Amino acid sequence: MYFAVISIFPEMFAAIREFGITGRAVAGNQVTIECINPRDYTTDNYRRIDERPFGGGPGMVMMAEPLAQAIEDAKLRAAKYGCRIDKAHCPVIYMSPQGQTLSENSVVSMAKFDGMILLCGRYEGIDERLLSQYVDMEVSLGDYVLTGGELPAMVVMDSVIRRLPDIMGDDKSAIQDSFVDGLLDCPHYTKPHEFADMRVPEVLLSGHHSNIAKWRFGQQVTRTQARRPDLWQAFTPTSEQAKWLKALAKENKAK
Ligand code: 4G3
Repeated sequence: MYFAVISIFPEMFAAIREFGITGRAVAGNQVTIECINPRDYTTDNYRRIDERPFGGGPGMVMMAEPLAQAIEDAKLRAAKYGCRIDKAHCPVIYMSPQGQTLSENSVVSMAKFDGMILLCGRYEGIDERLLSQYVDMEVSLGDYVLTGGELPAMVVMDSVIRRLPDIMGDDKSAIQDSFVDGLLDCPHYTKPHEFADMRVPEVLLSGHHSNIAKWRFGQQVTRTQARRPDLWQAFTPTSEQAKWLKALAKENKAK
């Protein structure tokens, strides 16, 4: 998969390019991350990318022209990497608090793109005409404001990369974690058997795989009910999960 990031702080992306599972995906060429600095597309001596807003007010606005050139270049580069250059296969995505909130479902659909061009704003935002001309999707991480779109762009890339086929390697937990089935994750335990006077739940040491699966599901249910009633409301069990729910309800009555 191909990612172009439009950002005035390209060095920030070492965080995702050089470390962990995403770093390995880049080193193994399953993923390409290219940074394009809009400052390189300025034509004035000061390499200005921001200006004061028309109509007045505090702060600065990113100018359309250097960003337009940077996006055009990103599209050429994406095509060289084999991306189909249209919004269905390689969209231009603007990271902004005004966007649609990122979710595991949207991450799964974004993992089907050939690539994407992630536009990172700074200051008060970007000239609206650039956005209407070039932006295909606007994505937000949630209802809070950051000093730039770089961290959100890295969050999008990280969440998408871990959804690509054959990326997680040994870690099969990829497909067995929170949200995959609409519930929060179960608790995890490892060595030692006892820590701070707390023992590992007996069932996990039993080797009885169906009991373990049922117990973990019960933990997911209890946690989701307690912490995220909104997710519990929306949850629809598979037929196996429906059986477990009945069995667990019976056990709880017995207690
Ligand atoms: C556009 C995204 C970009 C307008 C970006 C600020 C938070 C998010 C920016 C603007 C961002 C988010 C850059 N902050 N919630 N800052 O995903 O006012």
